[in-house]
Amino acid sequence: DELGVVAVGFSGGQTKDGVDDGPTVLIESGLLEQIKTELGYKIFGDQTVQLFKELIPASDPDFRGMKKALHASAVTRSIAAQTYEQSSQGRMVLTLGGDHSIAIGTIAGTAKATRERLNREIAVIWVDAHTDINTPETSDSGNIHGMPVAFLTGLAKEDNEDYFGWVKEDMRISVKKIVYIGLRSVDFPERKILKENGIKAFSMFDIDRHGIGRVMEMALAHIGSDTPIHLSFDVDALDPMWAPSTGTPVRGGLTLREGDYICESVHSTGNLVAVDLVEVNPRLVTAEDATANETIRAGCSLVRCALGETLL
Ligand code: DIR
Ligand code: MN
Ligand code: MN
Ligand code: MN
Repeated sequence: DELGVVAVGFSGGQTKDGVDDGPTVLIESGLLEQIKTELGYKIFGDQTVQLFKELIPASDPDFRGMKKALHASAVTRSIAAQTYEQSSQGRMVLTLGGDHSIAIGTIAGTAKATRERLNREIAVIWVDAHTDINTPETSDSGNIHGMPVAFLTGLAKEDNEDYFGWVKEDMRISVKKIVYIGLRSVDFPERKILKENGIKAFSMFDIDRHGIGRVMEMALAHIGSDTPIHLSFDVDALDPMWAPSTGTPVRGGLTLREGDYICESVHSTGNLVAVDLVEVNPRLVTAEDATANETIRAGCSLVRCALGETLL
């Protein structure tokens, strides 16, 4: 199988330094090597980590309350071109982040490529403690990593191409084709957005009630059995016990096995077209994660499961 890799060292969608080191530590720990030698993928794309310093504008004032939006828009636009290029070749795309704002690019690119290549609309499985569906107007923080789903669904729109106006209709996804898993920190305006748009969401409550097996059955049933799937996995969906080195940890999350199970289930549909792994921040080291090693190991495990390693 062929895999297009995009390694994105971008942290501008939130305020904590270090998440731009995420792809470097994942790759240094041997992830791509394992994918090649143990999983047998042929890897394409630029495997050096992109830092996008050349896209930093001279000045980047708040815009509609968004912080550093010019830079984030330019970076995600470049990422979209790259995932589009890989996905257009019929390759599975793996993006290593970086904060979750980069999903504006990863999903825009695969959505467009899949429309053109298969004439199909993609579904997105968004695994996260958070919904990341604030519009610039509902966001309290102004951090763009809390907004990607709003831009991708058209709930947030902007005409100016320098501020995500480059996200056109053929790059968008339907609110009917998103499924959230692992939620436990949803802002009040975001709850309203979920309700008003009938967005499918499985919180930690649902996982406790039904078990992860049944939740995945329901999630995949909602999507339909013949729909290309983009899996966007925020490592903070895992409990901080498994993934403490991340910018906004929230207790009461998924076990590593539940996270791996989600990835395995999605892989086993045969419909996976792209995977993002984001928000690994090796500089946020806690006592539980003395060298950030546990979080990196967890991230590698999730990716390998999504690529089929553990299925017999
Ligand atoms: C909060 C926190 N909802 C915000 N979001 C995220 O800033 O919009 N934390 N994504 O990881
Ligand atoms: Mn997220
Ligand atoms: Mn999150
Ligand atoms: Mn397989």
